[in-house]
Amino acid sequence: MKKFMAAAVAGLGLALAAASAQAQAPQTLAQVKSRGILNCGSNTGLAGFGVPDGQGNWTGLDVDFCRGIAATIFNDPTKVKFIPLSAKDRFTALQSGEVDVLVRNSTWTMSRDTALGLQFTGVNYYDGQGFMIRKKLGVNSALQLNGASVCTQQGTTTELNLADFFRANNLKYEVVAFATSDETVKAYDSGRCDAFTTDASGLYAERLKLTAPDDHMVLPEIISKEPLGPATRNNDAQWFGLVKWVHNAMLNAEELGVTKANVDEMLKSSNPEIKRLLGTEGKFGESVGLTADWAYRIIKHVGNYGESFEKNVGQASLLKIARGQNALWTKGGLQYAPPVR
Ligand SMILES: N[C@@H](CCC(=O)N[C@@H](CS)C(=O)NCC(=O)O)C(=O)O
Repeated sequence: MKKFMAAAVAGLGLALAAASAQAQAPQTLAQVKSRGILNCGSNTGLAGFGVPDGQGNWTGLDVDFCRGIAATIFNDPTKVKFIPLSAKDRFTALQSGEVDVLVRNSTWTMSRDTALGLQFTGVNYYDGQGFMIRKKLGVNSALQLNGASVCTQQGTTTELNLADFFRANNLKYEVVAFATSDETVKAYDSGRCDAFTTDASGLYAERLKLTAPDDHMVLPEIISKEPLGPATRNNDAQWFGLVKWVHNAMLNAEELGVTKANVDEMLKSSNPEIKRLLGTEGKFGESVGLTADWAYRIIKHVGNYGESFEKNVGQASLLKIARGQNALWTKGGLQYAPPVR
């Protein structure tokens, strides 16, 4: 009898393991492949990160990331459908399967990473929250904003940090919150609020939309940590790994000096790290359902992280943001990718 019980318990254990393996069964990559296109959850329009032009051509750091995913799967960076999502709707769209991946200046926080059935795959932009004001307001620190009205967007960490900052510093404020960034910026531009707050990168981007950008200034305080990154559902380890390694490939390529322009030449490199990255040695892509040249495809079509950064938000863009914390760890920044090994 005891033996029978033990066998039954062991059997149950196996069944549970099989059920959970089934729940964990990779399916996103298979779905994306059979659909022939990646559904990428994007911003509705944030310069430098994700924005469509009049012809529907999307550009930005987050957009490049999705193009990198499409490049590694299809060897074609154009196989992406960008689905614009407001701050409020973005996580539901990922949970429901409307998008395969969310790459939309979203801050990696504990609750988003643990309580929503989602997980963040990395940080493609280290940011922090700041304030913009009219120069004529005559203040030069956020600590002088007692009694100010502040325009911000609903469904963001911005809203929460704003409350923390004013409470922690015993300052009064009036929050004026909107569902979309357009409404928020328009309200600030028309004088409905004394200040506008969002991620510092967003301040650079949204400033371009103001009637007279030079009449405004950004205050020196950065009041939060905003690690922005891609997220996937947490029921597909293969897909999670694939998305995570797109970022790591772009960072490792930059670190190893592999660029869009020289990647073909680099196929002949005898450097073992470059060989493993580009798949001339080993088959590292296989474990996430990809080919040996998985990283070559990303660099060939999209470029390395530094190239994407400079083009979209850096010196070659309108935003002119310095690398700062987003420099590679070898250059004093925080961007660090585990090795291909
Ligand atoms: N990083 C913050 C803020 C992200 C956010 O949604 N920022 C606004 C202001 S820059 C935005 O991108 N809005 C565009 C939109 O709603 O389409 C978060 O994850 O909550």
